Amino acid sequence: MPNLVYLSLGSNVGDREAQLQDALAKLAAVGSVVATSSFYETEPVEFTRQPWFLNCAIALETNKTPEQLMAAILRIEEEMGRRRVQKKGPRSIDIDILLFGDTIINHPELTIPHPAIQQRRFVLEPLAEIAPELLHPVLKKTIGELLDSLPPGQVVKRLKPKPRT
Ligand code: PH2
Ligand code: MG
Ligand code: MG
Repeated sequence: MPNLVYLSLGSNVGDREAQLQDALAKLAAVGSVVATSSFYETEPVEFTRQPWFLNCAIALETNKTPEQLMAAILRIEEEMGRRRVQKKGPRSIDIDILLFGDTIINHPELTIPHPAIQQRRFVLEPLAEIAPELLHPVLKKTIGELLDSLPPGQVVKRLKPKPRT
């Protein structure tokens, strides 16, 4: 049985839209992309002195284990020329595992659910577009509820309608 996984994608260096599209095409080889959010123009948070991002969220059905999926993601990021220079800094592509079914993993190399989902409007808005009723298996709140309880701030603008998948 495949697992339903939710990923966050982000880019703030180079042709951001082309890089998100390229990553989506590469992820289609890792499983089936069953939902894709719109693209969002988002203010950088946490490390703020960097260009604005383009972010989106996807749902992926995959037979891979979390560790295999992580390895596939790292390979895609590397193929796409990601250079790890500054932690949380500018990147051509970043692909983060948000949720992996109801799986909970607490390992230094891999934490699932992603520990910052509930603080990040750039994650919650795209994710709520495709899965508002999805239940966070640790916080026991839906994505819509988490979005509603975010404090104001963090500019996130929906850029364009959903790309076809
Ligand atoms: N990613 C970060 C840190 N800050 N800000 C926005 N708007 N979008 C991101 O994808 C992002 C960020 C670390 O991965
Ligand atoms: Mg990230
Ligand atoms: Mg990452």
